[in-house]
Amino acid sequence: MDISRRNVIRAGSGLVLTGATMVSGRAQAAAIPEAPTTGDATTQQPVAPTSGPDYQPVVTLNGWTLPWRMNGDWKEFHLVAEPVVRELAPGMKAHLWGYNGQSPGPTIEAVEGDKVRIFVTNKLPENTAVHWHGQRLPNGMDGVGGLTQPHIPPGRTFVYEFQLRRSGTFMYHPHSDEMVQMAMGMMGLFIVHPRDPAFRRVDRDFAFLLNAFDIEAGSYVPKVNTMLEFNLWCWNSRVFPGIDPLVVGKGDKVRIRFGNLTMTNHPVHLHGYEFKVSGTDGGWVPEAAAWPEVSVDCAVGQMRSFDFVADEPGDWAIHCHKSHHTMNAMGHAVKTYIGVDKKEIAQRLKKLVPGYMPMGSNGMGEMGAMEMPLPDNTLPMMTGFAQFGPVEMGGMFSVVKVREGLAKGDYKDPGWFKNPAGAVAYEFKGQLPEPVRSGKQAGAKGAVEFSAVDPRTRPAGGGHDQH
Ligand SMILES: [Cu+2]
Repeated sequence: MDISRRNVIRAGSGLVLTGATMVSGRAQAAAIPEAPTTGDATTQQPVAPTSGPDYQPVVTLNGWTLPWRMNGDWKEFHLVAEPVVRELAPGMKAHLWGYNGQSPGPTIEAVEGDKVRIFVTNKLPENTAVHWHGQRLPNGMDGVGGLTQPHIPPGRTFVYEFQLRRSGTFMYHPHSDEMVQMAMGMMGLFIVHPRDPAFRRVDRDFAFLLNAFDIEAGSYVPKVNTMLEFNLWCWNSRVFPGIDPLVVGKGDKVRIRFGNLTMTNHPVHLHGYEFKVSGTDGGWVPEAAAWPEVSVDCAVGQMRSFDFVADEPGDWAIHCHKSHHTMNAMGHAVKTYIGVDKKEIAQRLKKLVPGYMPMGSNGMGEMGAMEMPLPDNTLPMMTGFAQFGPVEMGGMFSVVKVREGLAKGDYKDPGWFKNPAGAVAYEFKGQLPEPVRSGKQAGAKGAVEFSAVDPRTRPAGGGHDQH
């Protein structure tokens, strides 16, 4: 009863708007749909379609889907390019540029064949333009400022209209001062669902963009001229432990889609499963040709989607396999001290540099458990605790949580995985044998000697060791 009443209201307002469109033939300023906005960085529930063909909506990690309205047979969206404050993880906020209150902007979702009308209002202090990466569209709708349209000046609204000619994984980003605007966080996902609801359908569909910032410890605004030495490697402008888990039911067909708008490639690795690469921004990989992987590299400006059946319960890590990308802000100038006893030098340095702290004689893992005093608005380099201790990660890292008996559409964090008894790696409590050494040292208990010859002391002309 309630539902049908709402349908009547929707149909009613649709009729009014259809009339307005018929009069003008073009959308008028008075008819601009409202631009919803959010200040929330948590993953929002996916938005199921209320009209048109059915589809499984995507879950935008730490993001949301942009509401739309129907205007005749046009699906209308309204993006507002504007400065935003984005929490990268609890404890750190960044002053970025984005759309509708967030970076990345909200995900646009529609269906193959839909006619979309996207209003873009520029509330930035400089020109912008929006490029619809991967879409087939009329050249004048491609959003390259200066080339296919005039730039959108501050305070003005432009309208993009095109029909979605193919389904798949796409994105949008500025093509106007784009180095600065993307370094400031301007980007969003554009998912086009197949017209046939059964085509390559999955039960859970996750999407995120790989992006990176260079924000100095204690500051808020990214350095926009950085080319390679970024210090915050993000999924949807979040870093671990700020990236929400990907919650799936045991046995679900799962799709994970991502696009890369950083300045380097990212091999995204999923633990516990092999998956099939099912699509790129160029289209679907035919099922017979979909190749198996456990990591899939994504070059700059590319998008990838992969599918798997979640038949192994657990807390499975998913992360970029470049180990520097699973770290938060770190000083690359920090020297490697593994194997060095710094006790004495640390004493001397402390006299010169108050508060000096020696780092990592035994690796850097110890830092994951350290509660070091940090400047305001800075994240520890590696952080995040799970049921067995510090995870010693940051950056592009999250967890696929596969659980039995989840209701359809339940994306709540189920907590840590309860391992069956006897199924967790355990400590060996027996006696360790002495290692057997090779060669003539075998008898000399544990005393391995390494020798090196200083080439400068070799006799002239002697290319080889003289024995
Ligand atoms: Cu990476």
